[in-house]
Amino acid sequence: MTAPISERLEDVAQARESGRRKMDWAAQHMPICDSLREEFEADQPFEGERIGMAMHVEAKTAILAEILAAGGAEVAITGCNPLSTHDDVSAALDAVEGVTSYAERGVDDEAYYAAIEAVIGHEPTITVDDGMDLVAAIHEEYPELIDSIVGGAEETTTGVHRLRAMDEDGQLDYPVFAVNDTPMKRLFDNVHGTGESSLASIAMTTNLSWAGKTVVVAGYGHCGKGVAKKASGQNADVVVTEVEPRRALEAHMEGYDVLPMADAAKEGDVFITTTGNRDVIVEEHFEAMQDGVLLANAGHFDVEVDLDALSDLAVDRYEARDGVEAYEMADGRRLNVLAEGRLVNLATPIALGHPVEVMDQSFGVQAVCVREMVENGEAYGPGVHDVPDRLDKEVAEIKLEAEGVEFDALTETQAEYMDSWQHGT
Ligand code: RBV
Repeated sequence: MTAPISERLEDVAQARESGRRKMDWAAQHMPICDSLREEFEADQPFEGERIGMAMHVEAKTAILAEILAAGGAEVAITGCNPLSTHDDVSAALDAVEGVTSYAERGVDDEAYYAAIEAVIGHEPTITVDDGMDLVAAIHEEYPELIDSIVGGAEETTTGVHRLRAMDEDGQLDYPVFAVNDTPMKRLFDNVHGTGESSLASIAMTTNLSWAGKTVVVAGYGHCGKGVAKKASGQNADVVVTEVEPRRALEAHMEGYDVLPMADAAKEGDVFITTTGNRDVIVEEHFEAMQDGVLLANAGHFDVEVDLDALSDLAVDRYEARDGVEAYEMADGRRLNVLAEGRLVNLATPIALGHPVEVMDQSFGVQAVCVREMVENGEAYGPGVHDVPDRLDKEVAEIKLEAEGVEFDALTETQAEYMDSWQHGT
């Protein structure tokens, strides 16, 4: 049985102090979560609820867990990626009243899933996932818990995609909010968050410049758009690969080169995958690449770059830098893989995840979704649910107020006009 992180670290006191400092810094820049914390402390909406979480356990996520606990919940949390946990933050979080953290960085598959089981051992009434690991484990191995589960919330594109597939198969047995799909999440976190944090993590891990490089961005969804835009802003030449005709056209009209991966492979200096699919960069592409290329993945799972094929091609493999593994080909070319092909913005040794401000928005939506499930859960049947617009707007309004931004309201006449089909010329 997995023990909480505090029982596994050598110097727990020091870890807690360092983790707490990171959390305090994050909290200072999270006005939405701060405002919700006040509300939750006063109203105690989660009294009697047990919230199970599987997310990237670092400072911002810790603030989300903390405000849920401040609202009366018992919270149990673990990671949603074996490399994204900050052990010091996990320890600081484990010290928060009402929270147990099982997350630890660098665990193997067995320990990773054992920690998920430990969270499920708390018999959650609400689940908060990033990638759907909790929902999957509960449905596959602990279906007896489903009756007492009020609902869940899912953070990321891949998780929502999997949940919708599960729902279509008639296999999803409790309601889950698609937090990822809200404007307050997707238009900021996926675009700016992924763009900024992926490039920052790659630059810091390699100490290499963007200027003058050819950056190949695989996938032009929200994440790909962010990565392409920020790379372009750093003076890189951007090449986009796509499989969806309208997105390919959008990238073309945005001024990027659009190429099949087979051609892009010959041109790129840095490759960043954001597709959410598997086998995006495979053997034929490795064979065409130049010496010294960087291979990074910004999609949720580590299946976008075919590392098995790359291993088979390699005559040697070695750690080129912290977080960079060089695969040497028979002809002497070195292809450098960052963070073992896992989420590059969270899984390199120096990674910090998305910037605090965007996670404040995403986690603000998470927090109001949990509140909605507790308050009105019976209104939602089993399946994936869009987050009600009023909740997303509530989060936007808190943020605007914190930023001191004022905006207009429709007059009654305007509102009537917008709702009417009778007005013409
Ligand atoms: N993400 N979390 C962080 N806690 O620092 N950074 C990114 C963090 C989330 C983001 O919302 C995205 O949808 C998901 O990670 C992918 O796993």
